[in-house]
Amino acid sequence: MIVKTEEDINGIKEIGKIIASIRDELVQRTIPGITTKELDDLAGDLFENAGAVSAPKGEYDFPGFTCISVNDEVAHGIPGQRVIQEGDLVNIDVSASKNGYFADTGISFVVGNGEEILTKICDVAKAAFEAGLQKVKPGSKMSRIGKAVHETAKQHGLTVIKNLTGHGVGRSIHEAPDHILNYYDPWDNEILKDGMVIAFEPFISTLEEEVFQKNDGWTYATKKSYVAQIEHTIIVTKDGPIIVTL
Ligand code: M2C
Ligand code: CO
Ligand code: CO
Repeated sequence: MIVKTEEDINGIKEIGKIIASIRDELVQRTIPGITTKELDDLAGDLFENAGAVSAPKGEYDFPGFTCISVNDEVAHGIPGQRVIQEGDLVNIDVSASKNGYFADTGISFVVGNGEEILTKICDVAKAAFEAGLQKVKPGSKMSRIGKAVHETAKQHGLTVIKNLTGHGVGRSIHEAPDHILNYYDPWDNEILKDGMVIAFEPFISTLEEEVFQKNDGWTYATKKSYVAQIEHTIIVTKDGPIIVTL
């Protein structure tokens, strides 16, 4: 969406703040021994208390309030009886709506002490986000974001996932612009506009550049790579990007 009024801005900010605090609470609670279903149930309670509705559940009938992906799982992981272990790579993606406004956020992190490469991809995802954020200006080509993301990955001997993307958000969970790529596409002529609301979510990978969907019809996974994502909802403005999910 393009925010046009104070009401729009406040609506996006309100849901942004709600999902950021739910994300942070779930990250804190992700300790060895807890199941992903227990984490998701907590999110369900927090959504209810905040008067927010889970976007995956409400919009897509996803079997969970949040998407929780572990190790080979990259995104759209279904919360269940899986028990979190020390050293797991976990991604928690929280998206929801309130009063007709939607926002989306996610983070990958390592539980306790884990392999060095896992911490590295999480750190590089953050660096790629920062690099892409520098390109978020009204009038700029959206393709500059993907260029910055891919360059950051390459600088660290890593790569990006090419078949998962960021997207517009605001009045629905996924809307125009449809794809914010993690690499440079010279044919992508989309221009960022003042007031545009985007969910920017770089996916940084150790090896493979594509995910596949598991037989459950939801989970995106890799065969032999680890992937880290970080996602924030951002309002593009001439005075600089406003991250509503910090
Ligand atoms: O937009 C995402 O970040 C998720 C969508 C949840 S709806 C099941 N919030 C995303 C991540 C990866 C792939 C597609 N969409
Ligand atoms: Co998301
Ligand atoms: Co998203």
